[in-house]
Amino acid sequence: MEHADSGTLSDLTALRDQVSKFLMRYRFGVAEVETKLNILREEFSLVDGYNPIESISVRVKTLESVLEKAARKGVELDLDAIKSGLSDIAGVRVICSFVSDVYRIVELLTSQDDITVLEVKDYIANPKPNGYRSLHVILEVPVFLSGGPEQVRVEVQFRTIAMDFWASLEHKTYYKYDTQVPQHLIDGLTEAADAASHLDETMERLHHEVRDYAPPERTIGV
Ligand code: 0O2
Repeated sequence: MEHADSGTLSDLTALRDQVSKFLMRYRFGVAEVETKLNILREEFSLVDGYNPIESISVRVKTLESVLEKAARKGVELDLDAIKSGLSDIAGVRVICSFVSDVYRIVELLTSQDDITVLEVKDYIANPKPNGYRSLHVILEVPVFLSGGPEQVRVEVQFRTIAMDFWASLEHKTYYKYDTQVPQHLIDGLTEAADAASHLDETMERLHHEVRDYAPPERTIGV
């Protein structure tokens, strides 16, 4: 076994510390966005007795996955280049019950003073050709470190339960077949995407009808 000299070891230790510090900022970024969403969620529940957010999940890409994506996108393998070249190192996924809730939460989050919106991809208004629907917002949120505030880029994906159901199955399918997906499964997924979209429309309509319904006043003792 070869022994690393002390110079190499200290270089490696410094690199490891640099990488953990780099990824740590993204963990703080997703925590900030998650807190903002939890505040909205709790306020809605308390004030309106209604919860527009079904679930929130967060993740920070592993170093391996960051390097793999950087290589795939032709981004230089240097932390500064990766920082500006990749937008989804930090990811938050918000699942809402209805499409109207998606737009409402997007508006309430992105209009906050400390949030800077860099890009919005509305795949709900304009679904991808395979039927993928979701609304993606790439934003920057400040995290307050000992050396001062730093802007951290976070990708927030908003979707309904039906969109999420479809996207997870589609993702699993492509992962399993490694892009060689049989045509009948592609057709099935297209059909399922239409069904999910139809379900969202129907649920939205029923939801509005139930919400706006005023029960007739009950008369007692007659
Ligand atoms: P993961 O593991 O979910 O993070 P990008 O490749 O992100 O730089 P792109 O493709 O323009 O550029 O970004 P887009 O369209 O906003 O998609 C980014 C993420 O959205 C993907 O991340 C997926 O999470 C999701 N997504 C986009 N299109 C599809 C789709 O057709 N099906 C499914 N299931 N998910 C989709 P990653 O990095 O691919 O994967």
